[in-house]
Formats: sequence, C-alpha cells, structure tokens
Amino acid sequence: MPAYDTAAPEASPVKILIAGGFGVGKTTLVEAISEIDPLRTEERLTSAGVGVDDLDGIESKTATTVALDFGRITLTDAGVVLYLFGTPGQERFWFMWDDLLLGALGAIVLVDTRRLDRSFAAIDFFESRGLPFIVGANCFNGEQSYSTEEIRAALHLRDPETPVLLLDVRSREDVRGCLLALLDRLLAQARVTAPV
Ligand SMILES: Nc1nc2c(ncn2[C@@H]2O[C@H](COP(=O)(O)OP(=O)(O)OP(=O)(O)O)[C@@H](O)[C@H]2O)c(=O)[nH]1
Ligand SMILES: [Mg+2]
Repeated sequence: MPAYDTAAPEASPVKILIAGGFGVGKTTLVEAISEIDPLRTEERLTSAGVGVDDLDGIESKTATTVALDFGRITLTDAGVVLYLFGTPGQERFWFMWDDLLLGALGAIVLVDTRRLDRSFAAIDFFESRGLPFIVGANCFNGEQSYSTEEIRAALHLRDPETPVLLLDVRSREDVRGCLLALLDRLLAQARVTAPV
C-alpha cells in the first residue's frame, strides 16, 4: 500500500470537477492521480454510437463515462485533500453537470486542441455559473501544436487571467501541477473577494 494512501486528518476537503468534452482525457486524469482506486462509471462504446460519438483522434477509445469518475488525492504541502469528480463528456449526459457542481470550489476544463469545440460547452457552463476554473490542454501523443497563448485566444475566455496549462493527463506530475495551479487560482480569488 503506498505511503500516501491515508488522507491526512487535518487536511481540508475540497471538491474539484474535472470537466471537458467527449474523450478529452477526464477519466485518464483522475486515474493518473488518485491515491484510491478511482470509481469509474464507464460503458463500452458500441456500433450504436456510430455517427453520434466522434472518435476522430481518439480511435483507441473503447468506453465512455456515463455518470462520473471519483478519485481522491491528498496534497500534504497544501494541507488539502482533493475529491476529484470527473464529469461525463457526451452531450446526452450533460444534464448531470448541475448536480456535480454542488459544493465544488473549482474545476479543470480539459481541452483537446485537435478539437477545441468539444470543450466549449464546459467553458460556457463554468463561466455562466461563476465557478473558477483553469484550462488544461491535453498533449495527445505527448505533443502540442499550439502555445498556451494561442489556445487562450482560440477559446475566447471571458477572464483573460484564466490560467492555461499544457499537460499529459497520463502523467501524475503534470496532473499534480495542474491541481496546484488551480489551488493557487482559488486562493488568489478568495483573497480578492474576502471582506477586509
Ligand atoms: N496518446 C494519448 N492518449 C490519451 C491521452 N489522454 C487520453 N488518451 C486516450 O484518449 C482516450 C480518451 O480518454 P478518456 O480518459 O476516456 O476521456 P474522457 O474525457 O474521460 O472521455 P468521456 O468520458 O467519454 O467524455 C482514451 O482512449 C485514452 O487512453 C494522451 O495524453 N495521449
Ligand atoms: Mg470519461
């Protein structure tokens, strides 16, 4: 059993959403970082989805999330235990996003720069609900053709200060870096909004 398997009792619990469009790597991210066996609610993609599920660029994908992913990671240095909720990406399951939002403090919106449009709805959703988020551009095959500035411009983010990070969702270190960047963002916003 890994040494980090037990959440530090003094760590504050924080609910974080991992969102984004179909097949951008949400389930892979939760699996890469979780210190517990993540809960996955996936169903196999079948021929019934042909013409509905666009597998362009993610041909190896065989399953899709139908409810949520759930994982946990304790960041001892930051004194928090993060409860990660991965959202379903397919449009027919978007009705669940409002329920998943309850109690969340922030989100990582994953984008696939080969198909940015897959994540527009998630960005609109968090901007309209006022939930702080950062953008993680998943480097499929370890590559990224665009700079963070180009990605930020293409997404037309309402808040130009929204952090945009490049990551490989299969990399624990990359995912950890993204979560820490999100925590920094949450703390910075809390400082701005806290009464003096
Ligand atoms: N080569 C490569 N493949 C990746 C990467 N990230 C994810 N994948 C693959 O891309 C596919 C999509 O990953 P998932 O984690 O299932 O994506 P998701 O966002 O949870 O998908 P939905 O729940 O269906 O919306 C899977 O086949 C992954 O193995 C990556 O960085 N590089
Ligand atoms: Mg998934």
